[in-house]
Amino acid sequence: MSRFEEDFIFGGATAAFQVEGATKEDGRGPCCWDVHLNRPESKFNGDKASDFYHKYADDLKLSNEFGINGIRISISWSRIIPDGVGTVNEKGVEFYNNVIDECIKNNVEPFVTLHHFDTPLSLFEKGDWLNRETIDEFVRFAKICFESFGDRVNMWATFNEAWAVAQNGYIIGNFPPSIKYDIPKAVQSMHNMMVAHAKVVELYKSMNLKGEIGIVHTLEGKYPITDSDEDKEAANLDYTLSNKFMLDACFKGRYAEDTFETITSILSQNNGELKIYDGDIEVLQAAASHIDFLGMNYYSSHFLKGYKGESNIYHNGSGEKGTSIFALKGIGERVNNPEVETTDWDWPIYPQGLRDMLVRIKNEYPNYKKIYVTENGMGYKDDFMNEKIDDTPRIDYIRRHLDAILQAKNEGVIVKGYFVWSLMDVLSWSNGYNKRYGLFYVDFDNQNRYPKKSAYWFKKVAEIKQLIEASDIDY
Ligand code: BGP
Repeated sequence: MSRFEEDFIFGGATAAFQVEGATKEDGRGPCCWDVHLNRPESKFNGDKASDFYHKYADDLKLSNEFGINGIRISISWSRIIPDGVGTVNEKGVEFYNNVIDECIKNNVEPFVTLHHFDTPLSLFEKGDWLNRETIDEFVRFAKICFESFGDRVNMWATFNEAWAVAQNGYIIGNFPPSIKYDIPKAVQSMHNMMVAHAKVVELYKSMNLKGEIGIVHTLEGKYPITDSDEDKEAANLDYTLSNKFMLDACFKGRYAEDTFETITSILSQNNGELKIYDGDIEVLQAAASHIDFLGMNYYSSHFLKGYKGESNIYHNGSGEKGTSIFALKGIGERVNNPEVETTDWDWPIYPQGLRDMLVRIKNEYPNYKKIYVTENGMGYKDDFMNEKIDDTPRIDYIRRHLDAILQAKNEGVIVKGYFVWSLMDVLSWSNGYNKRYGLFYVDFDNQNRYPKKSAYWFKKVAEIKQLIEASDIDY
């Protein structure tokens, strides 16, 4: 197969906090990121972001003009329930009603995520996903969203990237609450999020709405840098912690024996243990047979080397190539593979990893129903020249990843759509505004949009359902 089907989704992805701005407008309450990015040491914040709150109609019109037939949006919990637990803010409901109606008007299918990193501040301060109360409040928030928007939204995702929440918040420390090297907290919060996910899937199914519900995971390939046993073990440990633990929860409805053993051993080396509460496994089991799709975010794979030292991580948040360090006690060290190029933020560019991961899901979780690649794209320092942006490296990146999807489809994997991260340039959580991903360039001074060369290329691909080179586009 060298073509995508007629109903394949060629989408663009966004997330509430990264695009909306208007953080204090119309009764929105604060989320954890408002505080995190307004600390004195922070160099940027989300107060304006891409001003989607006011410009959504323009962005959806542009999407339509550029052949984009799907958009990922997320609902800001603290816009709907300002303090996370109390009264509903009707203005917040009205905003998302308007956005969803505008999507439909422009023939852009909304894929709506309930949690994209932005826990309301009050719940975050009480422990975020380490506090089991957050689960109950999340279920209540989900119910309000299903009741308010479920008549028009066909595609729901519970969480975006529980691994990123856990890894970045508790291991790398570049997300709130900025804790480093605490693997036990990361694992416990992932488990609690999986329980919350499962409860929301069960709630949705009990409401007999017409749509589908899934979850979005970030899945990273983990490859040993050599054939040595130590390096293979490091790759397996990183894979289990980052990918397998939560895939098992969502698609097996339990932690498989080898997964559980590996996680328990990682935890014991880090003086921790996982607490599984009564009823957790039952709800995971129920949801595993009801989940409609897997959303897979894929940017990169890692190459692993055995590592016996203390944890040592440096996050490259500035785009200064070659500055990243990632060595995690009890897991391994992510090292440079000289044969694989990287972005300026040191993310290896490895489309083969996307093909491998898709095939692995099909083989290891045969009950998966279908996959959407819900994020993929390249952080790049775009040049803005006479209102034009020639982002050929981004086009090459996207083309190679779409080709990896075609390869996986040829091997029988069911992939129904692909969303470029991001639709327009957005705030990058721990990198700010110079790490651009969009199909549409945003001038953050005046919020004007300018379609990049990649937008024209993507439009053509969506139209002919076939891959072409960047040089096939006049720009
Ligand atoms: C994913 C998130 C997105 C987005 C993307 C790019 O983890 O779901 O919200 O930010 O990664 O990451 P970054 O902005 O760190 O480059």
